[in-house]
Amino acid sequence: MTGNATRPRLNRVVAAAGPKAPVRIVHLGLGAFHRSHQAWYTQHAGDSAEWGIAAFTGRRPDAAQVLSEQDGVFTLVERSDAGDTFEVIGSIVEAVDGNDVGRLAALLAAPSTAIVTLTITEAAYATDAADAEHSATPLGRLAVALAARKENGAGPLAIVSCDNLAHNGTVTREAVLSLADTLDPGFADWVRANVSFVSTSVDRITPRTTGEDIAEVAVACGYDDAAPVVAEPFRNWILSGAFPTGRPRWEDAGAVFVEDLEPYENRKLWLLNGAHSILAYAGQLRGYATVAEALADPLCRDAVEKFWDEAARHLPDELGVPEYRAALVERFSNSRIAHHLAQIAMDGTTKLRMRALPVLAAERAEGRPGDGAAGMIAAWMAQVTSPADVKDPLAAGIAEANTLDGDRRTRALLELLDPGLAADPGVLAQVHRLQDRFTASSTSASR
Ligand code: CS2
Repeated sequence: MTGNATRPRLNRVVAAAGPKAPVRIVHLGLGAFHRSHQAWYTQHAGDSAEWGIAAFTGRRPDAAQVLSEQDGVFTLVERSDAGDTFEVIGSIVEAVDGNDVGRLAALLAAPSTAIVTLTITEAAYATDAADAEHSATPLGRLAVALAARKENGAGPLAIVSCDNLAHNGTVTREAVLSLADTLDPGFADWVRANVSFVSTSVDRITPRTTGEDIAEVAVACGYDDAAPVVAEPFRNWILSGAFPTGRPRWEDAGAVFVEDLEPYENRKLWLLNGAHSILAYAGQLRGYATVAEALADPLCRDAVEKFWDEAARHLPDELGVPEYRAALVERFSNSRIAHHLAQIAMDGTTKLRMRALPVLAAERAEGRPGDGAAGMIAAWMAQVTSPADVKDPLAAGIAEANTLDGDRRTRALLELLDPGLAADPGVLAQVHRLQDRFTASSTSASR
């Protein structure tokens, strides 16, 4: 977006806001979600003046340049049916191209760096041993930078995964340890002794920023911001684990620290993300583009409610599931947030393993078929027919399955999710049968 002669750039307007906080947090995965979530929480911590973030880009290296040109500051637009509110976020004090491993290593080698947060997408945790040597992936680069910290004797730190992954702290720990092992066997011991892997459940619906959003911010705020971010008003952050070198007082901003994260992460992954995946596949099949549109369709809504009924049986009563469901319906219906189904549909094989499979297994273990969870899998199968649209780490396997017919295709797709399930004739028949439900032309909600 080019500047308007009569409008100043955002950083000119907020330059007087005071000195920037020192870098004590390093983030990998500088995208819209990081900016609407962890950057917001850090800005709203009571001691925010002591905690600056150096954020490294993931899939979009150009995002660092855009943000650097405006000194890291950007506008967060909170958008609801009641209107928009605008806030300038200044907690990101450095935006860096993710390929700059030298800068990452220098920051991790500094004792002042206390925390590394991650939003690298669920699929990025499937690492293999070659990653660290080639610095080809975020976790590989992190392992290289941690080695610099060890070399420098910079002491312990916390790594905090903020991706929608079950047991994200443990998954991160295992991945980092295996990468460390390939660099040098003694290094894994150092990681075990010095790095705390914190698990978290994160939540804030944040669609991609559009050109329209940029234009609206210019008109409403009177300055040019090339990198605003739009999110719903709701946000939530639940964390579990130790911070050996301190942390911002995120609790001042509403973050919650718990002993046992699992019930909370299940509630979020199953009820919110699970419903999202159903809507992404069933909704697109039925011709919708956004979450709000798909939820308004009786067949899609019915599929979501059916899955929620199943998931609810495996969540503790104290978590207030009925209220959580009601709040989700309201959040998903926020018609001013255009949350695109195509964005949610990405990386389906990774997501469904966490969103559908645990509920299906829990239902079947109690003797019920789990048609709601199986329906999510069926909707995915019915939708992933066009190679051009399928963005998935297992896209090649999906394309191969798509050359098969009927239940051979269903079996091949199930195998990608879980070979055990594919070997179960009951599940196979069930998932095969349920696919028709989403492709039938009728818009009736009848089952
Ligand atoms: C979505 C999530 O894209 C997806 O898979 O389900 O990004 C979702 O919007 C966030 O987890 C909300 O907190």
